[in-house]
Amino acid sequence: MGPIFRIDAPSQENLEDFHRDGYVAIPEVFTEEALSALTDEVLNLDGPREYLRALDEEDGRPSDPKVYFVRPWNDRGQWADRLIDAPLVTALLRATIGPDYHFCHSAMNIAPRGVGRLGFHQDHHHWRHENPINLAERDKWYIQILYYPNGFTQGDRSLSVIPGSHRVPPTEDVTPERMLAGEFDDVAGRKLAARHLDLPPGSMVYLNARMFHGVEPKPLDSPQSFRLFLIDIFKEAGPPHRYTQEIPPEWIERAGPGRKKMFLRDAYTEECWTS
Ligand SMILES: O=C(O)CCC(=O)C(=O)O
Ligand SMILES: [Fe+2]
Repeated sequence: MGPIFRIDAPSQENLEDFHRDGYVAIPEVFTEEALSALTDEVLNLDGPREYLRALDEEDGRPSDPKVYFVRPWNDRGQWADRLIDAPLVTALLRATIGPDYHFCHSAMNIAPRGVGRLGFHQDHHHWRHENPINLAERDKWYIQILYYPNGFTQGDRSLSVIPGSHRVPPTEDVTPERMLAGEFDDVAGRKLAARHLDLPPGSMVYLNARMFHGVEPKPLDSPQSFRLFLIDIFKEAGPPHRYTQEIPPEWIERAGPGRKKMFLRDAYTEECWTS
């Protein structure tokens, strides 16, 4: 098994982009071997196989388009498992968060033609809660690593971002509409505007979850019959975020010290912020 990624560490420019914009896209970062093996592995899991068979029966144009979505995504084969601490991932996390971070959770989804838009949002869950625990965590890192094995083109289930929006504290009155109308340009220190990405197969996006982002609809006449999306999420060491998953016992059993440090933490429960 060769390496997953073509590079083992981010460039200085990658890190500058990330800090300035709140995200960095690294196109075609997977090796050819890893991209084809990982895609095969994921699409041959029981759930996706069943879903794709049904999609195929409708010629890739479902009458009732629904995203196939799994969270937490624990059914990971060997390539997906290696993603969690691939050298590039570890290097990015250490360069941004530092040495003390936890694996939060992961998810995977398959989006067929005809699925709608996901509006601009940010995913730093502590900002939406007023408990002392959440207030104390607000400025801590919450990082999403988005993987697009088959890529996307602009306007076709593409990721949209508002670069620089991570600098605006996401309080109640900060809505994407007001942000895009220029009301918070001063806070961000730049003009806040939407950018619609276009990424080839095998790309990743490393994203500060305070940055506002959204997803365009997948048109009925998209040349791509589905878009595959995987996400691993990491948080600065501390209390659970929303969705911080239970780690399967077998992951812990076979974990070395580096993984134990990421995995041995509390999972999210309904009461974890208030009790
Ligand atoms: O589907 C995507 O490209 C991104 C989805 C998203 O915003 C998220 O999972 O938080
Ligand atoms: Fe999101």
